[in-house]
Order: sequence, then structure tokens, then C-alpha cells
Amino acid sequence: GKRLEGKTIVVTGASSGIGKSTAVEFARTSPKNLKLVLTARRIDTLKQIAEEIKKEVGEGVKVLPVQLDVSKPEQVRSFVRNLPQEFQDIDVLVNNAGLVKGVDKAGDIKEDDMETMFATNVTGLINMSQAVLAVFKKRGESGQGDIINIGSIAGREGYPGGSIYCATKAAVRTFTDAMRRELIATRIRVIEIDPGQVETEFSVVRFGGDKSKADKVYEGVTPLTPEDIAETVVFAAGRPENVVVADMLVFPNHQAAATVMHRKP
Ligand code: NDP
Ligand code: 8X3
Repeated sequence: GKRLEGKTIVVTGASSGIGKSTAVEFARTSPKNLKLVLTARRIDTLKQIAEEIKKEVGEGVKVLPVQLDVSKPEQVRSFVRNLPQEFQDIDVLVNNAGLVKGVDKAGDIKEDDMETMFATNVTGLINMSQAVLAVFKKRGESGQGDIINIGSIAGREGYPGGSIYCATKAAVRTFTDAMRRELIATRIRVIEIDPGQVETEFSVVRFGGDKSKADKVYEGVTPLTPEDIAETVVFAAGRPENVVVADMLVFPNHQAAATVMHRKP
């Protein structure tokens, strides 16, 4: 509603899953003078999503699709200054871009997979945060704005076949926690949302495009939908300025830990 009116919101990884749903949810919740910057590598998909959003909520929301690979530091460095002026005054950053590659165990982990996961999930998220903090720090007396990081249950516990992914999300969690402390004298809110199992392209990416392997992950369970997490992101951003939803863990009902899953036979 009203609290989000006129805000400029940047979502990374907005071409699919949680990021796409988050963009749509912001537009639906606050269609008045909202400025949405949708970023990801797949620019054509972002353009389609931008059109869908405009069609659904009308012209009150300005949607800008921007190609951005967060794993490329030089792209992140020039991101803000390359935005059109009217989109540069960012209020909310949703650091959602992220991925998992493979299920290899220590000893067999591919160096490329490891590098991609860290460059995207960790370094990319940190670089984005720093770029946008420069904008936040110019606002108010000491700075104001929201950084919303999408962590994971995988950042709170390691599971077999997920050591690198889990390590990246643990890094996100610790960075987020420390950053909140570092920014305590500002009005910058640092927020972490940790989903459990959500059905998106996540598992398709994990298995290198093998849809049948991905589908097995969700057999006999009812995972969260990306909309479920989008609602929590928009909820957190929409709290009164003095309220910080610092840390939220969200499971589907059948899940109680990364690998504690009740499956219907
Ligand atoms: P999807 O695969 O559906 O979406 C991932 C998004 O990240 C895509 O839009 C993709 O866009 C983007 N992305 C990947 N690499 C990059 C990059 N280098 N630069 C910019 N964007 C990139 O998965 P989810 O929606 O599930 O994932 C979103 C976040 O949620 C991730 O951080 C993930 O770790 C986290 N998460 C997911 C859970 C799940 O069970 N699904 C549970 C807990 C957390 P493109 O390919 O166009 O660049
Ligand atoms: C995604 C959840 O536990 O499948 O972050 O890795 S998990």
C-alpha cells in the first residue's frame, strides 16, 4: 500500500521464480508511482515480464528491464550510473539473484561450479549491496533504504550434495548480519528472508536443464510457490520505517529442516 508509494525498487534475478514474483507482487501491492528496475541476464524475458506487469497494473508503475550479470563486478560497478536519472534514487534493493550447480560432494566438486556459485550468490550480492549503499547514504541524515537479501535454509545447515551452495548462503547470512550491525547508526534496514523449498527453475538449473531430475525433488510434497516468498518480501518492505523484519525463515508445511521432508508415498 501507501508506504511503498513512489519508491524505486531494484530486483536482481527478476527473470524467473522468486525474483519475478517479487516484482509482480510489488506492482500489485503498490501500483501508484512505483518504479521497478528488473535485472537479470535474460533481457528478453525481462522485457516480456515488464510488459505483463504494465498490462496487469497499468501505467502507474514504471518498469525498466536492465540486463545485469551480478557475477561480473564491472557490470555491477556501472549499474547505478547507467540507469536513467529517474530510476537512480533507489529505495529498496532485493538481492535475489542466485543459483546452485550440481549435487557433487567434496572431492568431486567442479571448480567452475564453485566459482559460479560464489561469484553470483556471494560476491555479486556484496557488490550490489555496496553499489546501492552509496545511493542510500546520500539520503537523510545518515542514510536510508532497504536491502533485502534472499538467503536460504541452506545457509543455516549444510546438507550432503550442497556443500558449496550451503557455504554461499551461510556467507550471505553472516555478511547480512554484520552489515546490519555496521549500519546501526543509519536508517538503512537490512533484511534477510530464508526460504525452504520453493518450486522455481532452481532445481532445473541445479541439474543442468534436466527437468525430470528436477521434478523428482518436488515429488510427493507441496513446495512453496515463488508468490509465497514474494509476499514476505513485500511485507518486509512495507513495514513502518521503524520496523525491521531482520530475519525470516519460511518453510512449506511438510518441511522442518533442509533434509527433513515429509513425502506422501
Ligand atoms: P530461479 O532459477 O527460478 O531464478 C533465479 C534467478 O537468478 C533468475 O532470474 C536468474 O536470471 C537469476 N540469476 C542467476 N545468475 C545470475 C547472474 N549471474 N546475474 C544475474 N541474475 C542471475 O530460482 P529461484 O527463484 O528459486 O532463486 C532465487 C533465489 O532464491 C536464489 O538466490 C536462490 O538461491 C534462493 N532460494 C531458492 C530456494 C528454492 O527452493 N527455489 C530456496 C531458498 C532460497 P538469469 O538466468 O536471467 O540471469
Ligand atoms: C534452496 C533450498 O535446501 O534445496 O535454497 O538448497 S535447498
